[in-house]
This record gives sequence, structure tokens and C-alpha cells, in this order.
Amino acid sequence: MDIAALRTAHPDHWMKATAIRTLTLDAVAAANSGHSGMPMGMADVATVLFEKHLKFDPKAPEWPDRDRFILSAGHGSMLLYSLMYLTGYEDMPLEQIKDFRQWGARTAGHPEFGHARGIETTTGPLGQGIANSVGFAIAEEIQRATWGKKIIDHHTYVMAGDGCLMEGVSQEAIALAGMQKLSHLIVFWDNNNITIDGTVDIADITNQPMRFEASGWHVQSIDGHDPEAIDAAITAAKNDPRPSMIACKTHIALGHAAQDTSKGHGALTNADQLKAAKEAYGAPMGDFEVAADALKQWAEIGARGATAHKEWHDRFNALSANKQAEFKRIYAGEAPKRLSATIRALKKQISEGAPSVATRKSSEMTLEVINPIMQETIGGSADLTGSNNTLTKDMGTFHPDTRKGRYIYYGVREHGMAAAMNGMALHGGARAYGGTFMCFTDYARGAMRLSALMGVPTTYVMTHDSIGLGEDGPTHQPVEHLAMLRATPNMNVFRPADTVETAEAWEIALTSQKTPSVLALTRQNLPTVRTEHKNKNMVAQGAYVLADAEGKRQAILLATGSEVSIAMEARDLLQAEGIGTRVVSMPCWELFEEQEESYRKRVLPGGPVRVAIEAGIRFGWDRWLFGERGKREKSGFIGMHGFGASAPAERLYKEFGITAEDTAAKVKSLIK
Ligand SMILES: Cc1ncc(C[n+]2csc(CCOP(=O)(O)OP(=O)(O)O)c2C)c(N)n1
Repeated sequence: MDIAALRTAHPDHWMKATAIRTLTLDAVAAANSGHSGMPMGMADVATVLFEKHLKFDPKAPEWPDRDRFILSAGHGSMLLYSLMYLTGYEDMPLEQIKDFRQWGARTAGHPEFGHARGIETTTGPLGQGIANSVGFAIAEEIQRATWGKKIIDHHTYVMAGDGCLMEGVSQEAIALAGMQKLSHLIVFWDNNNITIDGTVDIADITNQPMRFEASGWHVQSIDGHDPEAIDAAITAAKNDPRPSMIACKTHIALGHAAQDTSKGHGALTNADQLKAAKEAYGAPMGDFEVAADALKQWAEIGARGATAHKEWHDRFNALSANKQAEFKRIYAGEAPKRLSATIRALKKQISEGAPSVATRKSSEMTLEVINPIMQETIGGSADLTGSNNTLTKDMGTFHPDTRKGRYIYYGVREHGMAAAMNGMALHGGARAYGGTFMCFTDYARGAMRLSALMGVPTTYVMTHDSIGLGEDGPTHQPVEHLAMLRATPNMNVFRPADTVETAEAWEIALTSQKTPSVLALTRQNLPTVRTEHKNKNMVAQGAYVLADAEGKRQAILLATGSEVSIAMEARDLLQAEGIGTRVVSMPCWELFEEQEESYRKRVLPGGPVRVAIEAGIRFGWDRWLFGERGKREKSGFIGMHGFGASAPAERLYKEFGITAEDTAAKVKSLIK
């Protein structure tokens, strides 16, 4: 690459892009780790985007109508950090750049949502950013339709590398975005032909432009180092009614000895090579030094958005007081005041009527009362709407012709769905929920983990939560999934026992600010176990005494979801024999763990025999059986010990020994 020619062709542009390149080189050298090549290759695209197109105000990183910039190739984090520093984000002073990848710094190895205001999403697991961006763009479309262009009208820009496009989730995202005609979504593909193992063609020969075109995208191919071409392509992309992909032919680690090699992907720390690169760029030689003129121009770029931001406020202030309050409430992620009364009314009605329904149906009954009072909910399912019971009457379908619709047919794309849900939550003004079969949490897992890591309150409606689904057999019967989800930090896993618990779980999910929720729901009908109405949200305590022992307390049965009613039957059997038995419903372990010791002790006192009943594997249960004052020799587990089988549910419960009789027998064997 002829660096001298690039320098002279657009000197002003060159110096600005150079600042990104040298800051990256210096930060990576100081940390002695990181990824230099991607920021160096995409510096020109980023410079033009920020200078000429991106609507942003570094003084107000949460301005709702800002453009979103998603660095899907998260390993190139120094690109984002450099841009934030140069344009004047308060959370990104030079010290942060100098502290790249160090303990306590906001400049983590990969961009982490919540570390510095202005980082829109956590990226690093390749493919997630581009898949998030579809959710960002959907939220923008819905809100533009709902609030009008004066209030919401912005773009989502994404930088994705070869790695992002190789990941399967990108296909789900691209296909969904193309079908939905997300015209405000613009993806830059860093077409540098390099990954870690070598050139891309050792593993992939996909014609990426054709691939995007095949899914309904507008595609352009440009020289990613030509500022005029970049500018023109972005303008064309903005004017096209389809989502846009701009294939940017770039050189990884431009201007460095490692340019165009896979060595250039990683940490370029050799001092002589670093010096030579700076010389070739015509950059100042000091560590972290940026030419004064470039600094000034970058500061001007950072100041450019203040006017647009102010004008937006003027338009916002012209809205009625009610509308302003509603907008602010939704963007603060606060549930409406009416929510708890609405949930209470439903609980009372259910406790009185005591219907026998599947908890997936209970969830639908709850959504039927929630969705009309929470315009911010965006629901959907990965092609299992009728099974997940996620659609309610008033929602409308989100479609290119009906942008106000709040229900999304995600297609058979669990991972893409979960990643899009993250994007909606991160965009703001949206509460996303989505459904699939519980077993396919595996498929969605990459994005679910990021919900938890980022602390975004998405809700996963996972139905068909055990062998109780019956005939579909072991491929569809989750056994280890509860354990896997419970092992995930910052994730509330709810397994409600009936409609009342389901409504309570939904209330917690919809008022959560920083924790995603999983609702594990049944296919099969369950009796109502909460027949006595209580205003209090019992699920919020995680576990509680559903039925206490009569007479001397000799046994405690701990159960979740569909096995709570089995525990209640077992209690009847045991009480009939004079064995005082308490039943503890444990719909959410995580919330129980958060309770005071004194409460936990009241629910799980030491002494009695303990038997846990759950149609999943035992992993994790020992905490409640042996811990919390329990004893190994006085505890037992009724549940699954391997995969399930294909048969009617009742037969499966019998064959796998998950019945009231088995439970009673286990208790008696332990009491002896
Ligand atoms: C899901 C996932 N798998 C693997 C990695 C490790 N990884 C980081 S960057 C990278 C290569 C990416 O290549 P490309 O997107 O072309 O980036 P470039 O080499 O251009 O910087 C890999 C495999 C990752 N971050 N995420």
C-alpha cells in the first residue's frame, strides 16, 4: 500500500485517521496485548463516519435519538476507545487509553457495556454485534412509527469483520434484517481477507456481497481507505430503502510491517516497527501523542452534534406533558404504576377460579393483561408462537408494512432472536421478550449469556420445560438446561408452579432493571396450587412455604414448577401416615439466595429430612439439600438422571420415578 500517496491525497483526513492508528499502536504496546490491525485498517471508515455522518453528542451519550455505533468486531476495541477519546466522551480521557486492558479501567480488552457511557453494547464474541444491531434497528423502526420522526429518526451503524460474518448468528441476523427492510441499518464489512489462522480463503470462500444481496440487502463495494468513496457509500446507503452492507476493502494493520498478514491481527508491540509505522504516517513520535491540529479537528467533530441534540430537546419539549412523561418512563425502564395492581387482580381471579392450565398458557394470560398497559413490550418467538403462547391480541405484527406492530416472527432463529432482544433492550425504550422451546436455550445461549453479562432485562419465555412435554422425546426434553441457566451469573431462572406464580414471575421480570429472566414453562396442564390469594409477590422471595407440616415436622419437600403439585400430593400421602411434611415451592433460586439468612432458615430449618423434586438433573440441588442446615444422609433427590424418552408425559413421569408415591417412599426411607 502506498502510504505516501494516501497521505498526500487527503492530508486532513489522513492525520485524523492516523490519530486512531497511533493511539491503537501505543495502547496495545503499553498493555503488551490487544488487537492492533483491525482499528488500523478501519480507521478511515470510522473517521469519515464520525466526521460526516454519525449523529452523536459525546456530552450526552444516552440521548435517545443518537445514531448507534456498534463495533461488532469487538477485538478492535481500541478503534472505539480512540474515537471516544478523540471526540470528547467524558468517560474516556487519555488516562483510560493509557490504562488499556488494566484492572479497573473502562478500556477492557473488549468493549463492555456499562464501563464507559457511550459503549452501546458488549462485543467480542464475534457475530453478536451485528446480530444485536438488528434489534437496535427494529426498536428504532417501532419507535419512529410510534413517536414520529421528530422524536426518533436515527441510524444503526455496524462494523463487522470476516469473523462476524462467518459466525452462524450473522446469517440469522442478516436474513431477518433483509426481510424486515431495516433501512436504517448500515453494516461496514472490514474486508481485509485476514483472520487469526491466515487468509480467509483457508476456511471460507463465500461471496459476501452476493450473500447479503440474496437476503434483500443493498450492497456496495468500495476502497475502505478512500474517504470520498466512503462518504459517498454512506450517503447512498442512507438513501436506500433496504438495509445496507458496504464491503470496505481494507488492509489490516495498514502501514505497519505486519500489514496484510495474520500477524497484523493481534498485538503489534515491536518498538522499531511501531516507530517505522509512525514515521511512515508522518505522525508525532511521542507515546500517545496526537498532532495538535488533528486533536482540534476531532474535538470539532465531537462538538458537531450538540446543535442537533439541542434541537431534538426543543422538539421533545413540544410534546404534551403526558407524552413526555410516558417517554421518560419507558426510557428509564420503569414499569407503569398500574402493573402491580393489574398483576394482583389477575392473581386473585386465578386463586378463586383455580384453573388447571399449562404455565405457558398462564404466561399468555399474564401477557394479555400486561401488553395493553406496557406499550414498550416487544414480543416474539422463534417460529413457535402457538406453542410458546407469546402473542396477545393487541400487539400487531412488526412487518415492513406495519411498523407499529410489537410482535416479531423471528423465524427459526433462536440465537438471532436472543441477540436482537439484547439490541432492543440496549437501544432503550423497549422491553423485549421472546420464546422458544426450553431445550433450545442451547441455540440462544451465546446471546443469553451476554444479556446476563451486560445486565439487560430481557425475558426468555422457554416453554416445554421438561419430560412433561412428552411425545416429542429426548431431543426436545431439557434435562440439564435449568442447571446451565442457574450457573449463569446475573440471570433469574423462574420455574413457576401455576398461573399465580407465573404472574408473579412476570411482574419481577418486567420490573427488573439489570437482570435478564428465564421463564421455564410447561406444556402440560398443572393444577393451581396457590388457591389462597395473597397480595404479596411470593416468588420475589425465591422460595416460600406453600404448605406447612401438620403435627411434628419430619420432612421438607422442595420442588419447582410442575413438580410442586407432585410434592403436594406426596405431602397428602405422608400426612395420611402421620408424617408431618412441609412443601417449599422454589420458583427462583437466585432470589432465594438473596434473602436474609433468617428468612432462609425459617423456610429451610435444620432437622427434617429433605427431598427435592424436579424433572431435571440433580446438578445444583445439593446446595439446598446439604447446605442451608441440611444433611447429606437425610436428603434425597427425585428427578432425572439422564436423557428422557418419547412417550406420553404421564408414562414418563412414572418410568423415571417422578411421582408422589416415589417421593413419599424416598422420604420414608430417609426417616428410618
Ligand atoms: C465467537 C468467537 N470465536 C472466536 C473468537 C476469537 N477471535 C477473535 S478475533 C478472531 C478472528 C477474526 O477475524 P476477523 O473478523 O477477520 O478480524 P481481523 O483479523 O480482521 O481483525 C477470532 C477467531 C471470538 N472473539 N469470538
